[in-house]
Amino acid sequence: MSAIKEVKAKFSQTKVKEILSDYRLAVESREASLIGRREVFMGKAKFGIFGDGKEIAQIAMAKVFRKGDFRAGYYRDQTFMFAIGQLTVQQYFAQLYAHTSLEADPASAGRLMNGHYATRFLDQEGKLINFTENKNSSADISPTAGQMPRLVGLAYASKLFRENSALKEYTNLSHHGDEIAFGTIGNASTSEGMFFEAVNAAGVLQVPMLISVWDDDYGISVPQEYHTTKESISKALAGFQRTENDKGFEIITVKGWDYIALIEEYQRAEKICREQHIPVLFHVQEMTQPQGHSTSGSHERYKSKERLEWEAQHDCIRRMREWIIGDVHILQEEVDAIEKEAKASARQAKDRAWKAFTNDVRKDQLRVTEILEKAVKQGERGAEILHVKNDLLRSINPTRLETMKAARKTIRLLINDNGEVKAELLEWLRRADEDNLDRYSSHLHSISDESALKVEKIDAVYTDASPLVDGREVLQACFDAALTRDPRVLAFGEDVGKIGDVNQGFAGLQAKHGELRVTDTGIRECTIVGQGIGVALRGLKPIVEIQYLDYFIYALPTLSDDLACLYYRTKGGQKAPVIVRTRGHRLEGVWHAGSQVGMLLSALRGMYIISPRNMTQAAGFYNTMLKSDDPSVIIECLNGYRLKERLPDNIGEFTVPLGVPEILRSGNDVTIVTYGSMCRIVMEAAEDLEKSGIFSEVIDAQTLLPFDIHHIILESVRKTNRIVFADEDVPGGATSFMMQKVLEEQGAYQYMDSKPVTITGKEHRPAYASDGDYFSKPSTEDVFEKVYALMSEVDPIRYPPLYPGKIV
Ligand SMILES: Cc1ncc(C[n+]2csc(CCOP(=O)(O)OP(=O)(O)O)c2C)c(N)n1
Ligand SMILES: [Mg+2]
Repeated sequence: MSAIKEVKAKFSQTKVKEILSDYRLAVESREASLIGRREVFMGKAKFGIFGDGKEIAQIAMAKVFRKGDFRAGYYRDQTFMFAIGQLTVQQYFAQLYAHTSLEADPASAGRLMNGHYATRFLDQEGKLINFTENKNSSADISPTAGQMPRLVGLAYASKLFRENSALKEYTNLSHHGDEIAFGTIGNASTSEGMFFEAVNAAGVLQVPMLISVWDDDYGISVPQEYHTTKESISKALAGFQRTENDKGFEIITVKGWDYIALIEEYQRAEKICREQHIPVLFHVQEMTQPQGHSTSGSHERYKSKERLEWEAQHDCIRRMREWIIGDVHILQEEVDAIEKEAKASARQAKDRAWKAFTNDVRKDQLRVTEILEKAVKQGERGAEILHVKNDLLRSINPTRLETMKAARKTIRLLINDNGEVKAELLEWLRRADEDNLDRYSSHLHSISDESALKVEKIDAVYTDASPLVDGREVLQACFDAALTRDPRVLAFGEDVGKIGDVNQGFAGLQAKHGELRVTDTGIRECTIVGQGIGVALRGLKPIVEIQYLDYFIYALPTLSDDLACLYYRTKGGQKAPVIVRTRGHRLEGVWHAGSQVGMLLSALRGMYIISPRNMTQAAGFYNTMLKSDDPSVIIECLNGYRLKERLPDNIGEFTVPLGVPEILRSGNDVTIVTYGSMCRIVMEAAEDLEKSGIFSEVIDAQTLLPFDIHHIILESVRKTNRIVFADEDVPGGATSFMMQKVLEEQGAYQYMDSKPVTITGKEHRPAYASDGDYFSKPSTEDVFEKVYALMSEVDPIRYPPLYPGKIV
């Protein structure tokens, strides 16, 4: 009690303790930011972005963040992460240094730049932890507002757990859906479409989503007037405020330096959100940025003197200090002592992190130096090797690349050496390659027991009684079985609910399984995918639908930046096994006939990309993916829903393995690799070719990622010595990908007797109607003529040119 001037004390001892402890944390976090910036300027880290100026609000928010809750936030949230006990200051610095150890940086093992927070959702075996006993943060990404689509799903899961009684048994995932999904976002980032999509979706869905906007009036150098209507996101969104008659949001505004108001208002927000599942927009104004945006430039360039002065006056820590001394009546000396201790603590944590980081990196440096010393002594090229060694030792802040460079340069110098020292160096390099592969390139796909590649193959079973049905009915039976089998499975998307999707794959399934399992959504591709990511992170198994492949472009940022790289960026710490269902390839007309598979291949590494030729294959892939914990895209053939297929007797069980092409037709003259809707076109062409004496081997690649893992195509090329890749993508799209895989990776170039050929769609979007399709996409005639021309070049006597003088 000594420090408090007893006469005026208006807070209980416990409260005072809490206030001082909060203040201490704010100061320590601020100090971490200040030190962090210095570390970057000293060359000890590459880039720094810090949470200074946002400390107090984050401490207040942390008070209402309970076990079981989830966060989807951004790079300013260090104080919050410290406050919930999910980040130590040492770990914070480890990430700044890019320490590639999970122990040092559990969020990303050094893969992400600093300020990207995440907790671990998976144990060593890749199984989900008990979320209800943990404070959970989904993994941050850099694209502004990129966290918002995922936030919708994290909140939506609470609704599902609360309202779907079949999920009650999953007590490790949720406690009656009482969990709040906390989002944070910068003021300027609220200009992004994703923010508006997410806010609208949450208002419609009425889910427990509490979005805090950290408003410091700037987005890097650009002030509020350029970003937001009325220069205030809470004013701009006032129409979302719920009223007596209309559901909507609760909108709250507080000043970022007002400790008491922040605490009270967060408590109010929490109650509404947690108990009633009402989304809350929590607009924290008058925040500051004491050090500017990041280490890439100073804010003195764009903030006026007056603004800088205003920021200094409104600094939340300064204001809290004044309040503690003035209103809580703590002696200045005691506050000083707290500050001193907090700052020392941050410094010590930094020192520990640096030591651990450099020790780790230096281990390799020392080992290589040792080997190089031996090589110098050995004589041959000694002087040059000495030079390499000295260069290596000169580095002040060690990096792995310097050691690696020195080793690789030395290998060149030892080209004619076959001695022991070289063997030692080679052995070190071999191990370093392995280690670096693990450090920088592992965990692109699941390595758990549930990896899609480990799902056991179960053949489709047919009997005489197996009926011939429309393709869409095959899917419907598959989805029905999946929904019946596992209460965690759910499907949603535009028109998926009431009518059971535009092609009726889910027809009648909402009526049978309920609205929570098969659900319509608004037209909002980005947040449909985000909704999938969020619910999958929380342990459910969503099939989310993007109505046409053409509309993937709207969802692509979230698919690419968030879903595809989630497992990689957390080094196996989080997974979201979302199945993204879509339909593509040819139908009629532009925007309903897209086949942009090359785009997916470039953007979605980390997901599996599956392009089945018919609905039975598609059903088998759905069954495979539902058993796995990898995310995937399944592209159904737009023109296949009404084609007749036999319904397997084990529609809910049979699986199709990924990465295993199927030989649809055998032949010795030429191998044609294709997938999806092109399979039928190519098969028709192959029949025509046979009439001209050309026997093609037609291979359905089935999945593009992974691609032909057993090199079945190579086997075929060894026999035919000729290869054609056919699809509906643009020239240089997915056919080029397949060509690289087969010619370079599989080594088929050695067996080629003719140049490889690609048959693709035109460079433009497919034109409308049957004629548009014919002249935009490869036709049977196109395939026939291209393959025929290939054979004609080989044997013009046997296959006289169809169009003499014309190069096809
Ligand atoms: C999609 C995207 N565009 C641009 C950027 C570059 N960028 C990083 S932070 C930032 C400003 C964000 O400002 P605000 O949302 O107010 O957050 P603050 O940094 O002020 O907390 C910009 C433009 C980005 N990361 N992502
Ligand atoms: Mg800002």
